[in-house]
Amino acid sequence: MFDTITAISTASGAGAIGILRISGPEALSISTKHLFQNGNKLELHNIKPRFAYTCEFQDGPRKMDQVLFLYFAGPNSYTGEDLCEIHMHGNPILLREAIEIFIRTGARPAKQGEFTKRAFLNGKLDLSEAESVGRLIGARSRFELELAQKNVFGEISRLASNLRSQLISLKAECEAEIDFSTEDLTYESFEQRKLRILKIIEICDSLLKRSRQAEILLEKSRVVLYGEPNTGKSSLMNLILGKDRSIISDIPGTTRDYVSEEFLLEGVPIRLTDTAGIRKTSDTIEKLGIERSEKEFSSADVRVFVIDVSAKTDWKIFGEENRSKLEGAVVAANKIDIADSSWIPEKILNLNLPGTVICEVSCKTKQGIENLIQKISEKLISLESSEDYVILEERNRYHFTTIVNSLEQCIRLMEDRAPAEIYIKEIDSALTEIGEVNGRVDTEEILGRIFSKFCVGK
Ligand SMILES: Nc1nc2c(ncn2[C@@H]2O[C@H](COP(=O)(O)OP(=O)(O)OP(=O)(O)O)[C@@H](O)[C@H]2O)c(=O)[nH]1
Ligand SMILES: [Mg+2]
Repeated sequence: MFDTITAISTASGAGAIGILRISGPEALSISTKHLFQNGNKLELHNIKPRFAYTCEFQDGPRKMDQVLFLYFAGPNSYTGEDLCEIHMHGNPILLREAIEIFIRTGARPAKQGEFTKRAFLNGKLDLSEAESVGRLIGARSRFELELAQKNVFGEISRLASNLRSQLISLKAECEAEIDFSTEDLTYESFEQRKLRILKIIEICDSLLKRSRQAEILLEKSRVVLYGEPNTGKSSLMNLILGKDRSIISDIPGTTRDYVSEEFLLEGVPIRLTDTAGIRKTSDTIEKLGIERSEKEFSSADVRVFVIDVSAKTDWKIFGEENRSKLEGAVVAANKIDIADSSWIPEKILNLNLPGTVICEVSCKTKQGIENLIQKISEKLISLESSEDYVILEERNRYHFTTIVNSLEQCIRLMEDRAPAEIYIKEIDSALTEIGEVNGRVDTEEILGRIFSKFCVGK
């Protein structure tokens, strides 16, 4: 039997509304002790589940707030047990006081993720779904949010159940062979069985691969501004960031080392880097800075090549010298406000650089900046928006990897003509692992680790 837990479920800080939750056998009796309507205590037996009651929240005779009260009778609640929600005004001091009152009346402060843990223990969610609730709440980008949403709605759980039934039927075939091997039964051929196992391995492998790719993309994407001295890289850096981060001057070679700043570009977390202008120099410090800048640029996720179109330049020669760096980059054609009379975007477009996008901009007049940001974020999204990505929490990555290992071992044993009694053990261990994906985990230690990543109140 669980005890009764309580916590503030909304984010910390002031807000229009703040929600307290209280869950467990005493949830209703504890909360109603403090709820009044027109001076009369809210009567337990009069309360209908899933009705919204406006009432006064009181500490004894002291009126504290006008609140909205909701009661969800177990098992039809988030946690699967009796759960009450009190929607108060979102003042953090008021909410804290209300929690203290509940604690005084018999509830216990909830631990991190304890509401969701109870939901899992009461069979309301499986473990993969419960974990993805944590991921959904903490998602730092739209990309991560979309991946978490897939899992909240059971993507991993469905896949695991499907694999589980495949493994069970495979096991049944093998058992039949063990039980009736002396009789003259027809079994699926050795090769067919192998193919079935290989198919399962392939599904797990592809899942692991898709999740590795997603992991890489969940890291902050790196956008790097690159180009010759004085082209306006630092000016662009400051404009995109909306603050003065880099020093700007008309002296070529102002930025001597790269400068980075993390922020959200149209909802995607990125690290934007301004680099040292590239030129031949005998200054050893500047040389070092240029080397570091080259490295940053070559490993960037999105490369922005800044050019100065006010300078008289033979763009054909420029294109030949910089072809590999221009390919696939966003070219920011800067200083369009004072462009050289011979400049036209075709000078770059005609170089036929695959995947290269050109944006005419002016850091002085801000012309084209919005469009440039748009083009950068399109590049980021094209990196990110493949339907196929999936998030596997570390725990599930481990389970799927172990399944692959067991099934590969199973095939090796089959090829060595081991009897079914022997290789069936590998199928068994794969079955145990797949069971754990959806949550046949009951050791407190593992559950504690999973739910401690949550916030209190969820
Ligand atoms: N007219 C005009 N001037 C600009 C524009 N963008 C930058 N500048 C000027 O060009 C000069 C160089 O700008 P920076 O942003 O420092 O150039 P940078 O590429 O960072 O230069 P380094 O750090 O030396 O590599 C400054 O005097 C800026 O005011 C623009 O769009 N139009
Ligand atoms: Mg600079």
